[in-house]
Amino acid sequence: MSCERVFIAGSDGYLGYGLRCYLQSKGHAVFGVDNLSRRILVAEMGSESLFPIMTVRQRGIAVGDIREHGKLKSALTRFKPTVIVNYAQQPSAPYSMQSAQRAMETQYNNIIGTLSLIFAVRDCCPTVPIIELGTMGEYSDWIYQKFPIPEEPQVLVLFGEPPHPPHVHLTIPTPKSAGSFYHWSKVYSSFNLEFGCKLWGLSATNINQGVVYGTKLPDTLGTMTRFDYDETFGTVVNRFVVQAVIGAPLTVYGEGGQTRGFINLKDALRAVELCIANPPSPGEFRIVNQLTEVLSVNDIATMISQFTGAEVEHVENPRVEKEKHKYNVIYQKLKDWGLIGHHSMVDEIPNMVADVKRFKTRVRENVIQPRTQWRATA
Ligand code: NAD
Ligand code: USQ
Repeated sequence: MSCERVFIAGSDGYLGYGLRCYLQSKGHAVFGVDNLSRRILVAEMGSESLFPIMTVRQRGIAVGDIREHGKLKSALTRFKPTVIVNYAQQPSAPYSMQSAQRAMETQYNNIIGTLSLIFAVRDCCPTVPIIELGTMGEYSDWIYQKFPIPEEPQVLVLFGEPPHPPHVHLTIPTPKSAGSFYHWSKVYSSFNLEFGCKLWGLSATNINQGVVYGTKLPDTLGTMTRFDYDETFGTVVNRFVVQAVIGAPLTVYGEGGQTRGFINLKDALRAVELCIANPPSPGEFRIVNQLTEVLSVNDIATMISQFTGAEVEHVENPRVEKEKHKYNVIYQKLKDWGLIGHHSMVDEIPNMVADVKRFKTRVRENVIQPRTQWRATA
């Protein structure tokens, strides 16, 4: 791959910091900007990264918010990127469900941030491809029960008014429906980006990323990214590993048949590298489904319990979601470009347990239990 100039928005986060180090190690020039909201919000939850992380200054990240449109345009004009990766969003579904304020904050940040970026690219560098981190959760388990989640922005449907049999072929935007106000913010961001491509000929890869897990960046980088396990910002595998290490039961929400696409942190970084190496054509809005394994919450709990001896506890599900459903998804593009899921979850769990054990004394047990309710409470 030729040397790129990569502008990373959200470069202080779990994935963004990892990508920055990874691409720099491969000889690319990287400019990273972040508004530090992840550090601030995790602290507001009474938690902090399990692994100590460097200060912003040590990491060499420019502090800035991509919603500050003028400053974003200046940064793009100065740096002259050849590709832009946007991670700069509030990523927690529970956070977005905690109050009206937090739902509004999430949607304002995520939708307006992406909109600011789309206009800035139009005005400053319209031929530069944008890689936007979307999520598999834009495709609800409520819709995709009888056919697979596609890897295309549009689908052909056969349409007709009952009682007549379907008879009209229509190409429509791929139907989406999300399960939290956070996930809806991703749907709206994706549609805005698609519209920007259609209108102004921008080119974009919208990565629908599954749940990322893992503690490790590639060993050669010699650094660690943040790692959260609290009920708001921790994702399921990372949380279960911490629970197992401290001898707490694994908190399976409800029946545990909730099934998702998963990808290891190292594969997630490699996948973005592959998207950089395979840019879309001018005006193209491309969808890439980014996962390497499909597992249920029960599968994961069993795997971790078998390795650590941890107890599994089915707690009342604080979310509104299907607890048993089909999950059939097409994820071919990354395979075609050479992503082989080298890091399967079962192989990675011993490494995660070992890493978490080194920092066991930093675990704050009071931030683990689920508190955020999707249902209205009196
Ligand atoms: P993260 O919170 O660690 O990273 C996001 C970074 O962006 C944070 O450092 C935050 O401070 C920064 N940020 C937020 N809003 C900003 C703004 N307006 N301007 C500048 N910086 C801003 O989250 P993550 O887990 O690394 O996720 C990164 C992206 O990937 C998100 O878009 C998320 O929706 C998506 N994603 C994550 C996962 C996962 O499992 N971690 C899965 C699918 C999709
Ligand atoms: N879950 C449990 N126990 C827990 C935590 C979660 O059973 O202690 C269950 C949840 O109910 C859910 C599943 O595990 O069914 C996944 O939950 P999660 O918190 O790991 O992931 P989610 O809320 O979906 O969000 C995460 C990231 C988000 C990203 C999304 C990808 O935080 O940024 O968009 O994964 S996806 O799930 O494909 O939409």
